[in-house]
Amino acid sequence: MTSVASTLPGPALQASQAALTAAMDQNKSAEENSKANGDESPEPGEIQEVDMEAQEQKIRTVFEDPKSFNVKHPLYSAWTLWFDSPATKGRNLPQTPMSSFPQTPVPQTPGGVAALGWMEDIKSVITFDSVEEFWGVYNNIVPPSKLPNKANYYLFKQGIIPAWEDEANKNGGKWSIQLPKGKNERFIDTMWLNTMLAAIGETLDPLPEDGEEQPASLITGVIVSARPQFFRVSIWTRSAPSGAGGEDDALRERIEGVGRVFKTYVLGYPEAQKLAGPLATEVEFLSHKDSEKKGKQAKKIIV
Ligand code: MGP
Repeated sequence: MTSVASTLPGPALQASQAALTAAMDQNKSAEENSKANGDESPEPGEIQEVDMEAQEQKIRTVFEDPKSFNVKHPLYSAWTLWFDSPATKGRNLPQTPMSSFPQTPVPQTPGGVAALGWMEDIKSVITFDSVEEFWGVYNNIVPPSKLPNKANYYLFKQGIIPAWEDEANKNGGKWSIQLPKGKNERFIDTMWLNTMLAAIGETLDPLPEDGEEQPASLITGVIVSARPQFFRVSIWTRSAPSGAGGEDDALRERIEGVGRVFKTYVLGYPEAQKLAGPLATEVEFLSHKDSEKKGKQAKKIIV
């Protein structure tokens, strides 16, 4: 040990040296103990064997680091929230600091190009792929009951734009319900929250069990719209039955399943309840092709 010239008086210097020696001895015996236990710390550059099985068994939870809260719960898919409102027409929204994802431009796909006019005033707000980020977004945006008239939130799987023209939507349709204003402000926020949770939780068109063959989820996105006299909540699907029979019957059954989950579990109505009334609709399905025809000869499915 290097001796350092000290200005301490004799007894104090002796006490200080004794304390230092004791600390060094303690450190040495801790190192020896850990070597005896086989948990040596690696030398710089040394390659270590990792017991993968032991690591897998150790599940990381949010309790491991309760201060940093650095464990995220990933969603099955990433989702992009889009928004339009009379107030955002012709304006660019500021980038939000809430996520590392950049704002999503309308893709230069044939569908994206065809929908450019429609998408002009629809702004992407944020893309998220974890439960925590979803709540971060949800807790910081205006609920549908407080949206201005003609505003819409669109929550779509990342990469799909909220337009009929998108490849994922062009053969699809939508389940929707219209609820008159004046009576439904109390319910619309919960209905929209439940709709988003069912979408990001993939419970509207349940995912295949392990090893089960099933085409990609039917759901492409969900929308809430505020209009002067009513609210509308919609669920967009990738396909729409044409009524041709055969394989189409299986698709129709699957689409009807989505409608039933929407009506009962998400919106909270008994399955047999009739909902239509002044400015209110049943939970009804319409293909986008029929929507484009503005309802002429539309074939609606109702649950
Ligand atoms: P809307 O807003 O879905 O219906 O569509 P709403 O709420 O009944 O009507 P609003 O006038 O009160 O807003 C309104 C209109 O927007 C449609 O008739 C179309 O002209 C146009 N539009 C709607 N969507 C969903 C699309 C789309 O995906 N692509 C294109 N190109 N136009 C659309």
